[in-house]
Amino acid sequence: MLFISICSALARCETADLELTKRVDIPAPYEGDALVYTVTLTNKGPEDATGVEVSDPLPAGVSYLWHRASRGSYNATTGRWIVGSLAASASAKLEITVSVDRGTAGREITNTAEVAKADQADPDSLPANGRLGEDDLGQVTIVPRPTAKVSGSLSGSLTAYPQSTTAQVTKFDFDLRVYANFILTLSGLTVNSLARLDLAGLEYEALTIGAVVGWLQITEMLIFGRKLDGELAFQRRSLTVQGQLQGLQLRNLLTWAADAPSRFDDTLTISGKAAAGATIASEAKLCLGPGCDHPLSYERITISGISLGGVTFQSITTFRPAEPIEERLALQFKLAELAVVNASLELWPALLVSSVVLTATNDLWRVVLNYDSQLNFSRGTVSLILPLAHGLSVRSTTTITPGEELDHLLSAVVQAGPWELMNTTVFSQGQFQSTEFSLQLASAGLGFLLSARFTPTGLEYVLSSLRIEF
Ligand SMILES: [Ca+2]
Ligand SMILES: [Ca+2]
Repeated sequence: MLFISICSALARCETADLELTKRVDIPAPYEGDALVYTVTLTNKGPEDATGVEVSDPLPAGVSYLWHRASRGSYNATTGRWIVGSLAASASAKLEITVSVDRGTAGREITNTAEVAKADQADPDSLPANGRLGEDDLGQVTIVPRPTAKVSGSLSGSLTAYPQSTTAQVTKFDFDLRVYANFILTLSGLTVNSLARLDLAGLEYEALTIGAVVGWLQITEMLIFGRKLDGELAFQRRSLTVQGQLQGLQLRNLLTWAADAPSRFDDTLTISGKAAAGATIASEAKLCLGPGCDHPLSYERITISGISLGGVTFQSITTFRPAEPIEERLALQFKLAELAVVNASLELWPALLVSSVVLTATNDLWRVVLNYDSQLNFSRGTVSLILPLAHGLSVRSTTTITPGEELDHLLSAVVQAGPWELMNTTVFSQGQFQSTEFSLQLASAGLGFLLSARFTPTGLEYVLSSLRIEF
């Protein structure tokens, strides 16, 4: 109403509704990437617009490369796009290509463009007032990611084997191993390299390349061995393709061995959720080439996690060509709120129970009893865990076999923060076998282990290892 009354008072009054949008093709670019900002300016009329200018200064964090304007001219230094005239219902487009500066990872970089001036009045926006929400202003924000991230770990172990007479160490044999694992992550691509160095030289090297393509994750692993003359020899190759489609998990593993390059093995696994929280997985194996017994050699269906009346079932059905179906059923239930009973039954092909494993556990003790096909007691295990004060706990595990003496394992652990001091002593058939003392540090980024094992003949070895993650 205000506009109409002012316009009616003026000799000449024209309006042109200018609308501006801005978008970017890569909202989360990597440092160094080139990306394109696109500004679209539309005149919604009713009159033609003249003397139109747009301000679009580039923000800190990106550097100008080139531009293309469908109308008028753009000056990257001033950030001004001189559009000129724009007829009613017409649009003009400005594309600015920039590169993302180094050191901008994690920063929000906002680029704003707005109509700076026009000869005509705009019914719903004012030029150059910087107000968000008006239709003559467009804004996009990018958050760059680091170009490449290198992580990995270095670990090494030194084992000393003493050559001893009855009570005296005469000399040590050393075994030194160093593992280097480097992981490079770049634009969705992961390269993982593992090398092992021991006293004989660089012995082993594996290279894994992983990429994400749409809903598929593809991983190729190449395993090499380095000969003593330094030549790298291909050993084995595998390709894993996995992903999720329509609620189903798919995993396809193809392997080629260096000693039989014309043969390849393929394993396809499909799994998904079913009723009552159960997971159903099916596995099929295909072998092509020389040395394969059956083209389709193996197939298995596993149903796990079905809960009925407090009993959890797991069923594994195995099919092999020209062989009867095998069925293995496991179930778990609680007994009198104190113990959990695990039973495992192998049912087919003979439709006879061939073994039963009964396990009873609570926080402090654990009893495992094995029965053979005639349901005779075959082996049992009793475990006792005693947590004491000051991080000290004592554990005793005894294995009972009919007609034989007890096997016994006794261990004591003291924990203080990331440090753990442990002693383990093993008795078999009533005879002392070994005792081992170890001191371990397990913390993020750093690991350390020092241990020594004694047997009835004396010191067996001293092992120390160090792990550094970066
Ligand atoms: Ca407008
Ligand atoms: Ca405005």
